[in-house]
Amino acid sequence: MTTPSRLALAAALTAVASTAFAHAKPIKSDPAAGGEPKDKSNLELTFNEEISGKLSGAEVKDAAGAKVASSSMADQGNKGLMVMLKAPLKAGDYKVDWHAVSSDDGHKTTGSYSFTVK
Ligand SMILES: [Cu+2]
Repeated sequence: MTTPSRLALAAALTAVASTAFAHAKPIKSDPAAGGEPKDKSNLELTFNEEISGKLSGAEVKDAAGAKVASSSMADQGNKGLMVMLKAPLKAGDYKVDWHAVSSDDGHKTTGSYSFTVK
């Protein structure tokens, strides 16, 4: 690959990265980041735009980093992602790693937040 084409590729990648943040991202979650869930069996994320239920999801990990068994599905007219835990969460700190694919343009976004069960 010649130097000019490398520069063109780098420019293209930068363009993709700079537009991606404008797409599906959570506008709220239950529990909120740093919050405490009322419902210890279901978590909910609400996005700013419609997401693909098949391609979006979340991983829940405990304080030791172990994955907590769960499944997820889109709700709220595809603007929400419900994460259903196989068993109610026990006391402790948890981290949610979410990923979402915009229904509109197929762009993928990811993020994470933590909460505590008392
Ligand atoms: Cu996009």
